Amino acid sequence: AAGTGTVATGAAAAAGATASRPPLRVGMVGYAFMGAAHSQGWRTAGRVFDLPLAPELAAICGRDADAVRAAADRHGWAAAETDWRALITRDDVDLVDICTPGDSHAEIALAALAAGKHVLCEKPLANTVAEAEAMTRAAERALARGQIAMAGFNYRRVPATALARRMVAEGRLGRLRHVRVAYLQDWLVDPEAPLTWRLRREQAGSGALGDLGAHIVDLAQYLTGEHLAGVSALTETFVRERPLTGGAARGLSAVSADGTTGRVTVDDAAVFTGRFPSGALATFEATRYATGRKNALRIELNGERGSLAFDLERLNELSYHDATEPDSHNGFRRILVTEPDHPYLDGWWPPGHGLGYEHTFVHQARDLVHAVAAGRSPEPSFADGLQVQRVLAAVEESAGKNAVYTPITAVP
Ligand code: SOE
Repeated sequence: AAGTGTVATGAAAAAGATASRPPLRVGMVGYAFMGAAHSQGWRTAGRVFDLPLAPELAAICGRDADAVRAAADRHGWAAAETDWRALITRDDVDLVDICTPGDSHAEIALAALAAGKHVLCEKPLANTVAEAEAMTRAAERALARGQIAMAGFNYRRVPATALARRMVAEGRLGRLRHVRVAYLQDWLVDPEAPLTWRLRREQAGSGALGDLGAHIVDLAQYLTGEHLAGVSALTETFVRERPLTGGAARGLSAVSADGTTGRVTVDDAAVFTGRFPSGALATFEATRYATGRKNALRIELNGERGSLAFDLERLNELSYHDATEPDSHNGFRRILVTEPDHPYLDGWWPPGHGLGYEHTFVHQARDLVHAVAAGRSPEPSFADGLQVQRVLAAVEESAGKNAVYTPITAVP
């Protein structure tokens, strides 16, 4: 159960606030991996980019008082809370950033919007389509009051993926025929890896599908500018029982007869095909069992006029083939995406010096600050998150029928 009250910390709050810019005071729920990544984004965005508002790290929230205080000190938050309801009603918080497991996204987001706050919510937007629909409706009502709600799909903010989107929109690939996407990790290969919340349906919603598949569905739709019309899917859970060891598994699991293992209730991998309204065919693969692949998010787009390829493990590069050039001396060329006129690169280092994973969260914070200042709906909006949720649900429905083609209802 959540505790109560504010925990004092000695940390400084400001992350680039100046007298000339009004602040955007952030309150964040969650302080683990995503909490650390988002903290980095909020701390840095106002120092690298000229923003209309100065992000301030006002308060961070988590249930364990000692751990959240330590996280506040480490990441530079001014205060710490142990109850998210106290956080979202604080007068010194303008925006609530939700970095918790999916089972609490809807409740926190709805309450924060009702309390008059802007909201950023990590992907996947929710654990069910119904929750995502309620969040989207609330976000649309809140937008009319000037409140902004954004879904956190950070891989749109790799300069190379943003450049790919620009090139597709410019027509450099012509009519698209193939969209090939995979998100490959290997941290579950060991059958003795513990049963954490990510392997429990009631907390995570789904497994590799919602965690990794959500990213590649969003990216495929972002890059093409189209929504998938339907999917045909298979999912699998390769290891069905895992040890309940360590704090991560505490109290989360249906304990088996000998009390030392619990049941995995999500997919370990999802493989699906899809169709875009333009006629392009797509293939998707999301797995935590691709031995040797740590965080390989790979995309290839093939169009009539050319192709683009990207791999997150080489994130400063984009491969481009221009099929309009003569074959004799043609081939894929490597674009080093570090030029000042490439997306997001205006604030960073000289050409060739490169960015990494953490910078995507800085760019996310930058874009959200601009949306808040302008009072306009950000990209991706909650409606975009709902669209991805519908695709995930269609994948599960199709997989349940052994790859029967499942159409996706359009978001009205
Ligand atoms: C899973 O391992 C994970 O941490 C995802 O939850 C993130 O969304 C992804 O960006 C990196 O991998």
